[in-house]
Amino acid sequence: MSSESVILLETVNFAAEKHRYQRRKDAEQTPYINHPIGVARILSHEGGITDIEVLQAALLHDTVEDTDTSIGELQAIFGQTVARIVQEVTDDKALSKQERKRQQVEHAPHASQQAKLVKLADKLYNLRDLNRCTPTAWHFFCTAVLEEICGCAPVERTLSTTQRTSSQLDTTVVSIGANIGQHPCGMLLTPCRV
Ligand SMILES: [Mn+2]
Repeated sequence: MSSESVILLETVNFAAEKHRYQRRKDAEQTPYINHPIGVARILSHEGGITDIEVLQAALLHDTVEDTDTSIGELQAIFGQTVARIVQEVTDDKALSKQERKRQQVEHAPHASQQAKLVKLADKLYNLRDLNRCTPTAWHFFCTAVLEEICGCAPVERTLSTTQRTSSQLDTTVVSIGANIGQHPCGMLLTPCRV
């Protein structure tokens, strides 16, 4: 086995250990590690990227943001370049979600080419995941309510999923409607974590 294969296996194993107990926020609660592996695969399989440090950073891109991993730890194990790319795509969790999103947009043009690749594949994966996930009736209901209240629903997704879930929705909307006050509908704008 080539040394690069060994390095990639070490990296994917590190990410799997770190994300061991995490699940994606889709209805199926997909194991979290599917996401970073999928992001790295978009880069290699679809993007033709062979830069191993980019592929490693893709595998590790959520470890600092979502687990107890530190940048120093990544630097010690995987080197300065990989750690720097991960740092570039890591949000500051001390900030509000809205502020994090705003900073992502603001910082994106100034990121390194390597970080841009990882970020792009990350967003692409998440958008595809939104398409894959069939929202529950509850998701649909909250989205519709949000649209009424503040006009901020993801319109395209709502439209495309309405057709798929409308019959299911009809039978359940009455019962869930009674509980709407207790649910943080805002989170349902991103049911699969963007
Ligand atoms: Mn991600």
